[in-house]
Amino acid sequence: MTDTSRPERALLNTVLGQRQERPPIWIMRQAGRYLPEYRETRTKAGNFLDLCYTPDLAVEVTLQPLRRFDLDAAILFSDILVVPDALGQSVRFATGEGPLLEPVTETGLGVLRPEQALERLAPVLETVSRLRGTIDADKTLIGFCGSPWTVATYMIGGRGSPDQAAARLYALRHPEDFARLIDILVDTSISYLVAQFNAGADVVQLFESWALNLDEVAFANWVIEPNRRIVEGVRRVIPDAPFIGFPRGAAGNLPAYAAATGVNALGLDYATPLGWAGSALPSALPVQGNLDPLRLVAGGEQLDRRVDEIIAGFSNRPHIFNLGHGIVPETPIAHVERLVARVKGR
Ligand code: 1CP
Repeated sequence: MTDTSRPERALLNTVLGQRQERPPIWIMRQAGRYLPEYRETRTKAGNFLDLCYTPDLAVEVTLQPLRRFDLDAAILFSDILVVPDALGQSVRFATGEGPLLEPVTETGLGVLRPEQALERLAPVLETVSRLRGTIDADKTLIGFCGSPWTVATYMIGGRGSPDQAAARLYALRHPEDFARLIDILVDTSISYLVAQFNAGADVVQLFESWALNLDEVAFANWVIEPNRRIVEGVRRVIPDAPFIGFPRGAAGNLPAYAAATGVNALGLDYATPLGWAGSALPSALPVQGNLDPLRLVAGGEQLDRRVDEIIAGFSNRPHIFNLGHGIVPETPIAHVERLVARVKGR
């Protein structure tokens, strides 16, 4: 007899290694500025962090894309930079400028208060548990955090940067302080993700958005090792906790990342060639991706063709369809509808 108390969640099952007839789909940054209803809720919230810390509003924006599109997962609405904020660093989001942080190179690491972080993240955890109680039983609930290197690039540089030079130099010039910062982020991420699982997340994604621009030594020390420690640390509390790792820009370092971190599934950016992934990654490894978000902006036949190529390219392994990076605000809603229909085979 089938166990009806444990509903089938196609996306979670794919992360766990089960190949589906059609790939399940979610979209990175699926709640966001391309949706008019998001922009409306956003104006109600005041600043962006208030939106992340107000469960009523965060639940609402998480659900918005699921009302419009037949997606297989909800992703907690929050941001990777709530962690530095919860640690006590000054974080603000200036309109049109992206995030602005007071760099820890100026304040010193002494301003960070790891012992208070989880308490300050309580509203985000409240959002997770309300979501699990709200979304359909067959939808997967994805939690997340930023990986330590990526979060550190913002904490050190104070903002996003094309080459992460401030963080790369700090790590080389002040290896002990840098290692301490990474340790704080690893420990905080472990407790934060354990709390997300306990609140009802089915799977968590590690966003290593700035895995590019690192040599193989830096990649091993600052990307692979901290991600591995997080997976291991969470599984000490929750054995078999499912992870998707997304080391954007990892390129030739992807096989080592997949082998060493213990993540169940690997997110691929859109620059990763399908054929290369097919031969360089273990054949049973679930992958996620990897449509160029600008193809979704442009739409039309080139979109259909590439969607089909990606589905065919990964048809012999467990595959979760996604973009190869976040959806951009200019994306027409009709193109998202077309994408989801195509992936679902309609
Ligand atoms: O004005 C606004 O409304 C703010 C835009 C915005 C949004 C919608 C930001 C600021 N963050 C978010 C939400 C967000 N961020 C989610 C929500 C869940 C979803 O629907 O997917 C997630 C998972 C993130 C993760 C995130 N934040 C990443 C990793 C993913 C990626 O895109 O690489 C990063 C790097 C951030 C930092 C950040 N927060 C916001 C911006 C604009 C940025 C990028 C800054 C930069 O360019 O360096």
